[in-house]
Amino acid sequence: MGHSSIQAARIAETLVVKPLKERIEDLALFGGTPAFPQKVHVGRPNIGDRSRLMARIGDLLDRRWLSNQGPYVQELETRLAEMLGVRNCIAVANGTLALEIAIRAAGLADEVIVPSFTFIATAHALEWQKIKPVFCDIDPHTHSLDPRQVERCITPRTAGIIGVHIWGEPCATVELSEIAQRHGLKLLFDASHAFGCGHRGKMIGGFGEAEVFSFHATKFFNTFEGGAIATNNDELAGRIRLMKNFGFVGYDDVAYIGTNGKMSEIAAAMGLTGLESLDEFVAVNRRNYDLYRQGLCGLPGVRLFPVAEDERRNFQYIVLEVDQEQAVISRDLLVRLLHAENILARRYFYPGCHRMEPYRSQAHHGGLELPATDHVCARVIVLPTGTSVSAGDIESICGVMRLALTHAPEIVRRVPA
Ligand code: T4K
Repeated sequence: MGHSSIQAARIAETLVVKPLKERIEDLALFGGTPAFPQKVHVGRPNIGDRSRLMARIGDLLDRRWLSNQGPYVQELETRLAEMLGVRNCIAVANGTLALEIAIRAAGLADEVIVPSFTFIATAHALEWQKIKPVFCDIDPHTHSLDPRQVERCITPRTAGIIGVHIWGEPCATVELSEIAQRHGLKLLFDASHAFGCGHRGKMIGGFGEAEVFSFHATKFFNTFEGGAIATNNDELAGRIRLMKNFGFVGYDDVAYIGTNGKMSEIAAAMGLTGLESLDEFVAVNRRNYDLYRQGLCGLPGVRLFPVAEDERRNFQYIVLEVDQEQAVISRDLLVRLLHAENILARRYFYPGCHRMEPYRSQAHHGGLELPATDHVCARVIVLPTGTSVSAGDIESICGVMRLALTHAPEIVRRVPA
């Protein structure tokens, strides 16, 4: 096997032993040396076997076939469809375009119900084509659409629902399907986080009318930039294939409006290479998740968002909820403290789409109250994981968290509000 980021992570583990911080003065926020000399990111890409990737890049250059449904894109689509157990999987240039195309091809219009607790692209993919995203509250335990709230958002103008499998945990697919059927609505899923995850004995990809993946660099599986639409509906797949290629049905004929959503050959080469290392990516993420679980166990006011371990998971997101009352320290101060240590923890998806432009200012969203979304947005911290993060890194990160949480009252006293 060639040089891979996984091997690099293992080597790093054996070489670097960082002294753990013990006193509050050791914290970088109070003048101590940062726990990491360089920034540790959430979302560092997983990279498979470099020599396999370079060989594929050599091939595509030799072939002089760089885009437009070339052999690597075709092979990737076949492999993905097999893996996901779906009839069609269409590779797209990125997840946002994939959402836009799926929405358009499925005929969504007027109003579509979506969570506000998601990456802004889920909402923008609708608004971009003048469809109103109707923001619905989530279940604070699952972080995804609350089916009871979905029912309340339905109006005569509602055309569909887009559920988001946030953090790779499937949303309430059964309840949402029942609601969609009862009201004659289209149901799509934004599965950007859920590549490689299972649900009720099937792979995510086969639920609803279509499911959309992101293969962005920061995702569990990446094609640099990329995405895909999975569907068992052949007619819909046909429309999607045309729409991603300007609507062309032949050299000189266009059937309807389309866009340029094509994945490039180099992106597909990255994808084919990444697929060969998926098991290793999961194994490292799984190890990291277990280390965080042990390292954060018993800390006051901090809860690790649970991953359902009886189904296939990619363990791509280490999500914490901070309860300020119990932790004493606020989520935001904790993030500030971690950033000072060069641990670039993220507040995904604060403050919620409905609190960002253009939605915040739009009259129809004025006064919108989503208490569970606000509650979760105020508590979530996402920590670094993936193949670039070693066991030693996690020990250091947990050490900083432990120090911060066990000295929280003193830290809060010393930091002006
Ligand atoms: N729906 C959902 C639910 C999504 O989460 C996303 C994307 C989409 C739809 C849309 O799919 P795409 O159109 O993106 O395929 C990042 C990603 O850019 C975005 O893809 C992802 N969700 C979102 C959750 O995270 P930002 O704004 O956090 O990006 P940024 O630049 O801050 O990068 C995140 C971290 O990753 C940084 O700390 C640096 C690190 N990084 C990033 C890149 C690109 C690297 O270490 N190497 C890299 O190459 O959005």
